[in-house]
Amino acid sequence: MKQTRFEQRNNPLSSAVPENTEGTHDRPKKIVIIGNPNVGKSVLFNNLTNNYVTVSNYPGTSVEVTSGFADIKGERFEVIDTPGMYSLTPITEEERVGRKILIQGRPDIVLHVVDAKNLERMLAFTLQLIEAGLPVILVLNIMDEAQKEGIKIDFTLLEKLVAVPVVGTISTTKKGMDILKERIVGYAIRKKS
Ligand SMILES: Nc1nc2c(ncn2[C@@H]2O[C@H](COP(=O)(O)OP(=O)(O)OP(=O)(O)O)[C@@H](O)[C@H]2O)c(=O)[nH]1
Ligand SMILES: [Mg+2]
Repeated sequence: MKQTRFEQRNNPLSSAVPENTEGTHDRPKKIVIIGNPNVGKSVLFNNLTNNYVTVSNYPGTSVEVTSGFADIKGERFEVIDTPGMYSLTPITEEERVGRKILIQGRPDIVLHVVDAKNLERMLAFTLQLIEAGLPVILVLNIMDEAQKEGIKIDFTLLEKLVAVPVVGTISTTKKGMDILKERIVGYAIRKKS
């Protein structure tokens, strides 16, 4: 994967700071990928984005954040990969940055990536995000290992319970990516109306 390092002035994360939303209609919609450490966020990010990604420090911190662009069904999205975080109540500098990107950055879509093997433990964070009013799509990743462990997930029931779209993926083999892209576009269209 090509990684291009930009100077701060070219930092696309400038859109992660609060802004006046007037006159920004032409900007690509913003997708923020969040979740606990080691759940496959970065593999998912690489699956979604084209080759040109930017790695930069979040302004005023030593926390590296990666951003890039995804072209899905003719629409361009800005995608931001964040460091792992456990909740919206920050303890580490990484979590503080994650919270800022989520709350101040006004994402159009938040992909909450969780490990399907530990779904129950991870749902509390999903609910916290939904309660904060964030436009969440819940991504159950690492479905291959969950299936190996005999874990069965009722997606229809889960969607009813959390009332947001739920998609199962295996990031390492790109399984589920097409459905995830459809849900992203569907969510973006729904938000427009
Ligand atoms: N079996 C399996 N492994 C996966 C899957 N997705 C990611 N992984 C593996 O999980 C590990 C962590 O993946 P990353 O994408 O770095 O996870 P992350 O969430 O970005 O981790 P942090 O940036 O540390 O928070 C890697 O070894 C991946 O190859 C999956 O769907 N199935
Ligand atoms: Mg990562």
